[in-house]
Amino acid sequence: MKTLTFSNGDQMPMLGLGTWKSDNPTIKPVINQAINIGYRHLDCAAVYGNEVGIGEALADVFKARQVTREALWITSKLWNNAHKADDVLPVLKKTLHSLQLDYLDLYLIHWPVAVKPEVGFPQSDDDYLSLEQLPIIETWQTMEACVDAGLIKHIGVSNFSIPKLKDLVALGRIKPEMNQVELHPLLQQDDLKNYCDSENIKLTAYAPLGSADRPAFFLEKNSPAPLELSVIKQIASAHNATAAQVLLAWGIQRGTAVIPKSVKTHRLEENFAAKDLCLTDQEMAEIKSLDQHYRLLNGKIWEGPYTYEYLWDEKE
Ligand code: NDP
Ligand code: 1BO
Repeated sequence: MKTLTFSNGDQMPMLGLGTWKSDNPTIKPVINQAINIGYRHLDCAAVYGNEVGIGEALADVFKARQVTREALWITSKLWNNAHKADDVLPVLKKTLHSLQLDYLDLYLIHWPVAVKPEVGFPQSDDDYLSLEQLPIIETWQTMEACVDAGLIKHIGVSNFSIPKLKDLVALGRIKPEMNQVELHPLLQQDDLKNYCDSENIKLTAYAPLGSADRPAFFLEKNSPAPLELSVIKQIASAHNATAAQVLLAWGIQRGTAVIPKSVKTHRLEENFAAKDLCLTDQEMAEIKSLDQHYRLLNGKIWEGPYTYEYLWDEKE
């Protein structure tokens, strides 16, 4: 398995398992199967509501000595309602308790979007706090303190634009080591990738298969599907592979981690096998030409101050 190497030498497997949209009873056997198949990187988040099920599965695999804690890379994310300095540590401890772990390999600020602590998912403009009211650097400094306390090995962000990363790089004591963002052939984000490469900030591709099961509030009419692109299907056929495997191999070959989600054993196996697929330079060039800068998760669910432009620092 290829890995991304962090500045202290820690290695994150480039192919991991996404866990969004799987409830506690569903995810528990999936984690067990995934570990048996060979997955060593799990992407979790408090807001996914399934860290208890993941924790139970992890406790089982450790007890059965299927794998050691040190052999796994486990990421989780701080939800939008816990950005205040006093709220970060309690929710991190809750995540660790649910996952039955002593530490996380990586903890990310899930979105550069803050809502009031009593709000889970915002319902009105009044539920939000702007980034001027609650600057991300305050959240970041508390994340830094959690690294110092030994609860997290690495910290990073998710859904951050170049200007928002630049602010953190300028103001933080610890540089963000990861930005987890939507990446697939329809949204390649070359400028963001070039900036992150120049700052040694690693990228993880979420929705690498197009997130077909994303909730209705993220769905827009007639949105394209990366798995259905004819170029992807043709390349798959040339390798006797599947479209999903080509999308994942493309992400890895581009130097990003990929975290496809599946709850089906045959797809867990299919997706994991993408680590061995090698695309030609010509195929990589063909896929490069598919970019439409099309965001499947465009953040329009956020309201209040969080317009598209304020969130992504780009025009729609
Ligand atoms: P993915 O792109 O991973 O797509 C998941 C969908 O693809 C599911 O419907 C799944 O169905 C299906 N699928 C899985 N494997 C295959 C296959 N081989 N062939 C065809 N279909 C397949 O979307 P996600 O949105 O889940 O993104 C991946 C992960 O990224 C998330 O689970 C989460 O961990 C993370 N994420 C993070 C975000 C953030 O804001 N930081 C935002 C979005 C995602 P089935 O399960 O039935 O197989
Ligand atoms: C709103 C949560 C998106 C998946 O990480």
